[in-house]
Amino acid sequence: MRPTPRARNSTMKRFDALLFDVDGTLAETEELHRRAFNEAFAYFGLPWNWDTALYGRLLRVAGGKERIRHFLRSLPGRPSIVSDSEIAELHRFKTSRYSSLIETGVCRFRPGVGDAIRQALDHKQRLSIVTTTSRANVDALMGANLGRSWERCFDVVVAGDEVPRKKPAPEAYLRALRQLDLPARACLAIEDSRNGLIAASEAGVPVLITRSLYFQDEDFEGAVQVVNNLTELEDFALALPVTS
Ligand code: XBP
Ligand code: MG
Repeated sequence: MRPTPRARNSTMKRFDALLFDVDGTLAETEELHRRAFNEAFAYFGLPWNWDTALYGRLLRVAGGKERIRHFLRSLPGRPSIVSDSEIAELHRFKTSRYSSLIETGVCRFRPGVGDAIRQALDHKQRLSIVTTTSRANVDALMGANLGRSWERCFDVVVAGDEVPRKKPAPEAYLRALRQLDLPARACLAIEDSRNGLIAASEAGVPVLITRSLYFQDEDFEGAVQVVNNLTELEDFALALPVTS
């Protein structure tokens, strides 16, 4: 690895496991999520359309069902007619549309992601997925990019509703750590959002941020390192600067 000025003054640490976030980190998926939400609203005759500015604000709420609920609460008159089961039905339709779009192969991994996964496997690092998106969406994206046997490369996958509280709560990371049976400091989280940074940090896991389209200007104070994409790091995940 070519040392950066920061790295030269820091302790270099190899991690036993890499914990990847999905949306924004592995691939720029959010425009397809937005499209699927809007198609679901149209299908059910609902007069809503999320544009990019509104969606950028709504993304502060992790999880599709939670995001719809939050949006409804922000509407004048708060349409209480939409129950939790109706939100779940809307979200099922959205998930099915999103997965179908992803399965066409239109959404490739971001630059450097494939190499990072290959390098990690070569160096016998363990891999995990820690995401708030639905499990079906993870299967679709990973399958489209790595092939149907992708799960053989990932020891642990924590997705969607498998934990009671989504990011920024630390539950998803804590569950992954339990399943990996590793201490938090032996792992590195790779995230693109402040919610992800908070979730991993609260679980004690150091975080590398790769900036994504919707979270360019977030405050990433507390991250081990912030990059524009994973190609900037070359041998990155194997030896990152860690000061504590
Ligand atoms: C990002 C999210 C997800 C997706 C929508 O998750 O917040 O909620 O936007 O997915 P992450 P669902 O960055 O942790 O991968 O509609 O399936 O919830
Ligand atoms: Mg993300």
